[in-house]
Amino acid sequence: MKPFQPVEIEKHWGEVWEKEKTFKVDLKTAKNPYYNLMMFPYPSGEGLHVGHVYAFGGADTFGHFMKMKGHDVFEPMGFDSFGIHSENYAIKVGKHPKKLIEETTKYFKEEQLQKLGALFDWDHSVTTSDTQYYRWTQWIFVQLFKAGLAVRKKAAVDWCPSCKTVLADEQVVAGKCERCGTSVIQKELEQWFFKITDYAQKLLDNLETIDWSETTKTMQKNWIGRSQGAEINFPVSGSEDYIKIFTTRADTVFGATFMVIAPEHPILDQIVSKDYKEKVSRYISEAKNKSEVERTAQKSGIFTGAYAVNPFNKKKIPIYTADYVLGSYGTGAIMAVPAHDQRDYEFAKKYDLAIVEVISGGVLNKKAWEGDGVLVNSGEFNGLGVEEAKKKLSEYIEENKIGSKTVNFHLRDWLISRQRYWGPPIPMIYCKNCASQDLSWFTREEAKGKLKDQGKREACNSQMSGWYPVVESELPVVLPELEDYQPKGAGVSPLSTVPEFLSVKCPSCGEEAKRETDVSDTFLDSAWYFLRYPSVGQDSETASPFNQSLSKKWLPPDMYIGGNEHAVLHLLYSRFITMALHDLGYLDFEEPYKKFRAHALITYKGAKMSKSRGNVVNPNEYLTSYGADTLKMYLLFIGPYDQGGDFSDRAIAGMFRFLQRVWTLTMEIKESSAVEGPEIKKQLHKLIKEVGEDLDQLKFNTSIAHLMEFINFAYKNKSGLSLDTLKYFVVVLAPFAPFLSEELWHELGEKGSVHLQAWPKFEPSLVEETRVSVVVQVNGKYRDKIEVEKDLSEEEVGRLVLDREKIKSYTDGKHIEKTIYVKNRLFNLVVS
Ligand code: ANZ
Ligand code: ZN
Repeated sequence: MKPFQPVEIEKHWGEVWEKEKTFKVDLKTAKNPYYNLMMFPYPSGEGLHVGHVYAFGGADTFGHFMKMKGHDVFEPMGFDSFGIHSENYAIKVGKHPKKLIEETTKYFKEEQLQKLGALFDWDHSVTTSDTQYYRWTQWIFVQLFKAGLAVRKKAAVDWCPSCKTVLADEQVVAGKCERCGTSVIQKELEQWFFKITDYAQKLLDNLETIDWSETTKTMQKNWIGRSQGAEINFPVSGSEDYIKIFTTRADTVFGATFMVIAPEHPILDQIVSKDYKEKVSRYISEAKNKSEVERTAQKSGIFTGAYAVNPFNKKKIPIYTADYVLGSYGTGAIMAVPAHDQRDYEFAKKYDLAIVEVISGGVLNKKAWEGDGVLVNSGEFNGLGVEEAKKKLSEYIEENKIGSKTVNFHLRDWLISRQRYWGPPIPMIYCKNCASQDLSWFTREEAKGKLKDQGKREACNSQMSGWYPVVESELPVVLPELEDYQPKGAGVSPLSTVPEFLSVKCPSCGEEAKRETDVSDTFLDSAWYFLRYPSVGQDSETASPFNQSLSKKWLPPDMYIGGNEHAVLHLLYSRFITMALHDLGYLDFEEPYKKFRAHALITYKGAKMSKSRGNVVNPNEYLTSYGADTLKMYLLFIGPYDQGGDFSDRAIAGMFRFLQRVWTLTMEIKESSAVEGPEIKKQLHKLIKEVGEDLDQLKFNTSIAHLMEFINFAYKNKSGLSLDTLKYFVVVLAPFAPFLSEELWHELGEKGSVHLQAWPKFEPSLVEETRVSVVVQVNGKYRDKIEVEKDLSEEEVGRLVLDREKIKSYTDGKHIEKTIYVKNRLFNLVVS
């Protein structure tokens, strides 16, 4: 008998499919488009990880299935090759990132990804560090700038002193740099931001319109953090000034016994009394060097010497400044209600401040009462419940002009600037000459908002600030190849050391100007790659990165599968970019991912695989011993796709043995002339139904279990296993084991590719369950479960039940008063 040699088989069919373009979809003429998207990898130096094989393997199995169901499946793959990950690795191994990326992408593609038997369309691939790609990343920046969505502002940003760059929120984990573990500090820098906050409400509202899991939606919601409340003005005692606070608990205002303002609050300087100036300024300079996480974790503060008046009970209350109030949220000031806010409570205990209960229900000697209750010590509002009081007090505040109702979002604008080398240069030019011009043709106020004429407004935006976008026809701004590309230090980018790069003529006045030397955040590269795939290679026809007819036909993707770790920022950023491009008229949809499903992680020895733990499983050795089919099926069999599981050597051998059995069985049956038996026919139709239903929901592990059950059954019933039945099995196996199934298909005498077969239909009458399991209870308690013929009468089931040894032990010597039967499900005995 011919032996099963997976590696040879895989090599052979890989070449045949490539040559015959078996998986190729003509994007222009395809009739039934289905865009199956998965998150593209960053081409790390280590090569593909088994986690990738798991992620892509599952997504691609689904793609194969959709193809067999009659869709023209477009399944592109690319590389997220710009960014700090690649750059840090390049620095570590001492190789230029450009060179490194050339090598790693080639290796990923040719040695690994192309060996998986996936539907990947390499003619529509993107590599984000290619000029053909980042030309358009820069183009997007320019469009956002023109629309007023890319702005420059000074902001306190998280800074990693070791990586020497600003960090995105996601790159800061518990106050430390995610890449190198150094404590992050805060720095004031002028940076480019995308105004994602303009879209906060839409990012929230649109969640209702898309098919994502509730967990992912909740993560987005929490990140956006909509918070409804009120702003209240507290007069500063003995002055004309007011401090505006933001609260979500207007109901507790009578319990505000002190105020806290952020150390960077602009009013601080005005109100600090003379004797306190020195201490306060020392405190502030310390606060500035801490990260947000550190600031909120420890409650330290200092009295300013000033007092405010609680506008409701007219009591004089001290004003503190403290770390835990953030300058960047709300109004940067709070009314502190120690009785009902734990942070305020701890602060009050530490500095011996009054704690006044205003919501009944708690005991306040150990901690704040943050729960529900009715108002006390609150004058005319006493007796109201919390929710009602919030409403009444907010109304009172508005009517008496003490403040107003407001909504705040925790979402911050997207910090785009990176003082690093390995990214797309931000395509902007700064002209000092223009910046100093007197704008006599209109006032700044007019310029800012009132100008209707889009063109004039753009020109004005630039003239006011001196910043101009690079003319679109001159894109890309090519990243120069630098020998010394290492990070330089606070606010200094490697590109600023290159005079030829820096020097440029102003696009408006023609004087000597300077290029922006920061590059953009790598999250921008990956925020739009999926929009680009269908249009790859179409640039001659288009003034945007999107070919109109192809985009209309293929976008947005029908399915997006990726890791949970990207369920917040990557998804949020691409949603924002898509919305902005929609509003600018470049796309006709607002939401990028109609359907998103997260897969889980494969662990090893119970822990997340990571280099530092030394428990990363390299797929190569398995690819060359067992082959891709076994490795992929094994990974998908470990557990539910959204729960993952633990990798094990022994279990992968088990999957290999299963495929070997399929092989052996085929070789035996191939020669036989058995006719199909009725029982095996039933099993086959059940298999088709169950696998089809499971694949629709990405339930790969249970699908594979069904395949195994069928093969077990077939072994035992070989006499009824016909050639045709086995062919059907091979077709159902195809999405999971593309290589083996193709080989078997041909062994069974078929021509053409198994992957061009339609997904088989099952006969409904054959898959109806004929046996059901009935739960047996005695006096309402679960005691047993029995399998019986479907639709048996109560009498017949009763006889079977009473025959069971287990049940006898409960009924012996007892009187059966009555029985209750819920057909096909439950049998209850009432005994006494
Ligand atoms: C009084 C109060 C009483 C509060 C109470 C809470 C409980 P979210 O839900 O996150 O919006 N706060 C407001 N601005 C802040 C800032 N810049 N830094 C730190 N804390 C700030 O939280 C809103 C609540 O967080 C606000 O409501 C305010 O404290 C605090 F029993 O006001 B609250
Ligand atoms: Zn100029």
